[in-house]
Amino acid sequence: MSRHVLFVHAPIPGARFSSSIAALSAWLKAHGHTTALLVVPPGTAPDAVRPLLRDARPDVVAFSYMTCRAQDVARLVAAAREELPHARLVAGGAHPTSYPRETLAALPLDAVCVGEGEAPLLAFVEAPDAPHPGLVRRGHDDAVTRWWAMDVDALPDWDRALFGDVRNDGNRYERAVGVAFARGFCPYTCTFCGVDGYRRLNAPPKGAVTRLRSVDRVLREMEGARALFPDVDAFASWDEILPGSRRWQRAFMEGYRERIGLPLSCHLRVEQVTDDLVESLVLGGCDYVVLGVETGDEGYRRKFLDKGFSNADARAAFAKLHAAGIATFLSFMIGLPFETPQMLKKTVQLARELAATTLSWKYYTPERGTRLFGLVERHGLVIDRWVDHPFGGEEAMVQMTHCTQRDLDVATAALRLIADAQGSHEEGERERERERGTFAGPPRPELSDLALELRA
Ligand code: B12
Ligand code: SF4
Repeated sequence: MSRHVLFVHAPIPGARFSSSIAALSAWLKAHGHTTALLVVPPGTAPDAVRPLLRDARPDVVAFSYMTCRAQDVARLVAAAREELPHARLVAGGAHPTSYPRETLAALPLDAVCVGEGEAPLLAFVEAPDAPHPGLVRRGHDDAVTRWWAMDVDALPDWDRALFGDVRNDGNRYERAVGVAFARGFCPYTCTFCGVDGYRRLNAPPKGAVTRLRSVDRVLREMEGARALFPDVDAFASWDEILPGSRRWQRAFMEGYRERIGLPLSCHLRVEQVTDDLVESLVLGGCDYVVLGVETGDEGYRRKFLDKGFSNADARAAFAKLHAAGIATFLSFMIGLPFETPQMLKKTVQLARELAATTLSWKYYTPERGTRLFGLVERHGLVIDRWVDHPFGGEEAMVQMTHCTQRDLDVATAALRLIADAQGSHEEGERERERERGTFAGPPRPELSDLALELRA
């Protein structure tokens, strides 16, 4: 029997498209169910949402969210429970995956999904009384287990049509149309990164860390997205780090040039930037990469962040990319635990040397579940209000022990001067791209703001 499932999308500003919802909607439709999307922009009062919840008349309401939206979603779940007493409510995504039991205890949900959600959600829609890996149901003694999609080529294309516009605001990577090249986790193990924490929590079985899709399957999805949105002007790999063997990457770039031929962007690790990879990127038309160098102190980077590359490696990587005409987005963290004025000087110096197209620096955010958070906790450096903060602060987000806020302000001012001198301000990136019209050819129209709407 076909069921109607309403997805609730309550993102941060500018995040129009959710790959999580698009993946699940496609899967449900492929199995004979219907779906709708309720878009709830930040700041919407739950009362404004109530009539739309009633209009949707769903059998199941599915909430997908990250920790940064947990408070708002809690209010929406409460509103849905009141307005739709007969519907079944389920939540999944990064936050419920990290805190399944807490989420079920705090919110009037019928179930929570842990990890990948296609099969668990389908089971919840079709047979809610039966247990399923990945589902933790209210009133049952379900263990917290996970389901993994092992045949990744068999997953349907993301349901982009459900969203209407699939571009997000932000840098060129975020504005491009995202496609996942793989399922799984970045294979690196940076101590500060939520992805590493998330992987440890999810304990993927052997073979599930990176499940690479075939080149043809990824390209077919891109062709489908272009057919749906003829004005698509760029794609991005929505993987934490460009996955794949050299051979896969080369085959993909060759196919991408022939079958797609649009600008492409991705995230890379400095260690990945070899002559061979740069040649492949140029071949495919990849003209924008995002790289995290984090700090100019290579000893600290290796010892405390588990990023083993040297400053010389970073200089070589940026030089290679720039020589090939590939624009770079470089990100640093300041306000790192135990940071010293000398470390800050090294960061400023390296920022100057790397001369990225766009220079970005943010205060380090302590993320629960990461190894660096464990260190911060053990040393009593946690500042509660900054833990897992989605947007970061304009001040140190952990207690500083070896430098002052004044030292951090001085470093920030120096970084700003470099960005000014090199014309590489993050905020200015979009403006300059629009003026120059380099990324998308002609200047692109401003994206519309998110509006409260029910999309069928
Ligand atoms: C691509 C990506 C993005 C994209 C958007 C992705 C999206 N879904 O909207 C962009 C670049 C815009 C982005 C932005 C942000 N991101 Co992000 N992102 C990722 C990344 C690298 C991959 C996510 C992805 O596309 N996966 C592919 C899809 C198909 O899988 P999925 O999202 O995991 O969804 C599956 C399951 O979670 C589950 N599921 C999800 N929802 C639901 C709902 C139900 C009902 C059910 C049953 C199941 C279910 O089923 C899905 C299909 O199997 C992850 C890292 C990771 N490995 O997950 C970080 C990650 C999700 N992002 C993260 C963060 C912090 C952010 C930002 C807050 C960053 C910022 N400060 O701006 C914003 C928030 C955007 C928002 N939604 O409001 C964190 C979330 C941590 C947390 N506990 O919340 C992650 C885990 C990385 C990390 N640990 O640091 N992100
Ligand atoms: S390489 Fe990037 S995504 Fe991977 S663990 Fe490190 S910071 Fe996280």
